[in-house]
Amino acid sequence: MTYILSTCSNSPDPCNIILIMADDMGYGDLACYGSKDLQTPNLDAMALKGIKFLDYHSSGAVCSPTRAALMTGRYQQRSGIEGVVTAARHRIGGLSPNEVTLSDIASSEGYRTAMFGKWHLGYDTAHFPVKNGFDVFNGFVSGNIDYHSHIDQTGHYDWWDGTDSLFEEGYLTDLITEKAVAFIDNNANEQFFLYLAHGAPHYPYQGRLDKADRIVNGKVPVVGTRKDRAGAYIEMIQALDDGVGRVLAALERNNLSEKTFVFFCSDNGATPNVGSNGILRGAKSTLWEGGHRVPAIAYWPEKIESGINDDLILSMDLLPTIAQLIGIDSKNYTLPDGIDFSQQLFNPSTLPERTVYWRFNKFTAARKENWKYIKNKDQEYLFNLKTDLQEQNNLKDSEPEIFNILRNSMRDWEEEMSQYKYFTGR
Ligand SMILES: [Ca+2]
Repeated sequence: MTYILSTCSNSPDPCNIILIMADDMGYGDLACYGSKDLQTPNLDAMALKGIKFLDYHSSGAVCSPTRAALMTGRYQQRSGIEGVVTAARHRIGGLSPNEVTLSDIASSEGYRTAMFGKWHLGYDTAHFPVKNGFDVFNGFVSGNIDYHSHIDQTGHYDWWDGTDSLFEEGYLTDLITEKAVAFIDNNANEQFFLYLAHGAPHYPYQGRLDKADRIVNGKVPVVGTRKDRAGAYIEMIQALDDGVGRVLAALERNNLSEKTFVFFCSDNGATPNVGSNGILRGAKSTLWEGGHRVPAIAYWPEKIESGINDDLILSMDLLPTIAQLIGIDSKNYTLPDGIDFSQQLFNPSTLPERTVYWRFNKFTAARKENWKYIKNKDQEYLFNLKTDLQEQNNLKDSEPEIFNILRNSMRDWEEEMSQYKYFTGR
């Protein structure tokens, strides 16, 4: 096995970065993660040629918090986005333009930065992607839009170019893909950071051939009117997989495959009864594993060795990792909570030991090595994920030492997070 020990910073050709995120894709929602129902040949090929992560976690159990952590490299609590930025209650405010984001870092290194798809970090134009380091933004800012009419669940038209409302037709997933492909074709001679935040497979459940369900200010069926949700879900995942294939083909066509690091992940676990979290307990909005252990794949032909990675990695680790890949020491920018895992792409070794934390709704959770502490309302648990990935055997009484260590760490972390002003709470 040969590892190529080169990063962007010392490669002759600087690398581009493409970050593709699915919305509400669960741990069992790809064929390469064990799905029997879904055909995902492009993502499966990425996983086969690249690195498939088995212990990757979204920093949040729902959309906005994960996106805040992804953009800032820190626990989402520090930027005040612990809960969902809701269409009903959070029309003003959002991720502060003063936060140092992944896009700010790429931009400061001369990268052309573009985002296509779902932002969900502020409805107010003062908090849009173009105010947070992106040169280009085409997409939506709410939690979900109709895949055809591009109307959010409160009846607002939600599709933008920069900070201007833009009328554009097209099936959401294909529209995002087309923007990405055009961007790659038009910027093939530049260094770029491209963030593709797909709406799929989040509801409303609509395939390419379905009709629009939502109209402006009309009665909005939040999850859509199609009765065959399972069928719609299959079509939505297929469109997403097609889109990934078209993006990789655009890289190939422009001779950029070996100059581009591509990372694919989900933003939280799947919705119960529609998506699949595989064998995991729980789903989106919970801190059982099904809420935050999600698919993730790294792809970089000729640069990274294919394989399986079982390191504990979170969304917030992508900022320091990508900063390292584009040649910046992230210590120069902020004090990230995330860690740089770029070495695991080239020359795997042991990552520094750490304890990581989640908090959402009535849940708190801490993870150290294979041990996971969870508190759900007043019930406390300790699981050994190595032998009990399904979180069935509560070891809090039989392993009091590690239980108390994690419980105390959790309290210390909550104490530290109490200093922040929360824009969205639990
Ligand atoms: Ca989501």
